Amino acid sequence: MPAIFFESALERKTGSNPLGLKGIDHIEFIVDDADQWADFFVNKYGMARRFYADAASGVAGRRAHVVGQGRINFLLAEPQGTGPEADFMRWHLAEHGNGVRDVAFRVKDARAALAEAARRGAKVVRPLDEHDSFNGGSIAAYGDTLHTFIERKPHTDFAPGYRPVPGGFEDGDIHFAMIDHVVANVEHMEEWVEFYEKIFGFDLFMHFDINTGRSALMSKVVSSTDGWVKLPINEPSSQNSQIQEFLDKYNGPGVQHIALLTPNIVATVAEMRRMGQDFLDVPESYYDAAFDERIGTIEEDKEELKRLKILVDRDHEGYLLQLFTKCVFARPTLFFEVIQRRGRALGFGEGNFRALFEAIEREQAKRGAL
Ligand code: TYF
Ligand code: FE
Repeated sequence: MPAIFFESALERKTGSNPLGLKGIDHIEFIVDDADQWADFFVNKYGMARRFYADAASGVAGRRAHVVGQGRINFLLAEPQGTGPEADFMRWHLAEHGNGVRDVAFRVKDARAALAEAARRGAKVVRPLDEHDSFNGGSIAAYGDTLHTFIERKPHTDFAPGYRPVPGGFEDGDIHFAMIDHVVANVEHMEEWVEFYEKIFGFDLFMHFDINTGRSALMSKVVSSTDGWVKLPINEPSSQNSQIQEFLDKYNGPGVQHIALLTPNIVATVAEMRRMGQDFLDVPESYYDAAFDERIGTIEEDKEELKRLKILVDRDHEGYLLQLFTKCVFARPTLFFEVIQRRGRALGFGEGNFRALFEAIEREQAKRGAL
């Protein structure tokens, strides 16, 4: 039986909000085919088309769709034509494959956020871009990932040159409200924990040390003091760990998974499966007597959870339900998590780590990585 160790600790909140963060504004993906990936999120993740941009609408070098649901916005951009932006995006695609370039935050004041981040030691990679109803600027994070700070007047377009797509609303059975957390895979976890503490004023929220017996990783979660932005940071602690496999295939640090918060995981997962989204497989044995005992009474029908292979974890003051998609892009890099929190559940599914990491290792073994 593989051993699995983890420690977690809820640390005392000491941070502040020096950059005036309000939350995650959007996530930008650089992809090989913006139309295809917009269709993917519309069909399989219940998102609506919200905005569109290309050279004709006033944004040089790209074709881009913004799709989303609730507070979630995914910007899917594909290089087009010539020029520095298109060249950079082609380079990013060749280097990383499809992946996340930017985890963008909404802020009160983009000029102030950028100046304060720079004062605290961040590297500004895109200076302030100022418009009537939009200001933005970016700093460098792990690998080639950016954090853009966006200040936008309410009820205005996504960004200059982005045209609203009429009739874009979601009325299906897939329900997503916001991004719960965004996970980074890096080489040196501590360096990036310090980055978020120093630049963003984030607090260390939890830490995990996980060893399945076959491979190992470490994870620390940093979060904004208000708790709305949660960024787990993983580091490989064995050569064959899933984190090392990501670093090898992505050619460096980057976003590993994005957890999407749903108010109804049963309906959401049933419909995502019907639309063809694959999830990591959980063995039947996960739902044995020990599961019943560990989870106790919950609002969901346990037979339905078993049929849909949804994982459940008891937490300090509630419980959470979660499951993980298989890697979505051609390279085994990025995946999504679907998560529902009941009560004041604050964890990340620690009780599921054994089942989860064994499932991930089965996928790695299929790829010949173990
Ligand atoms: O975000 C988390 O911490 C959980 C568990 O490679 C997890 O979703 C941690 C590491 C990982 C995959 C999932
Ligand atoms: Fe997660």
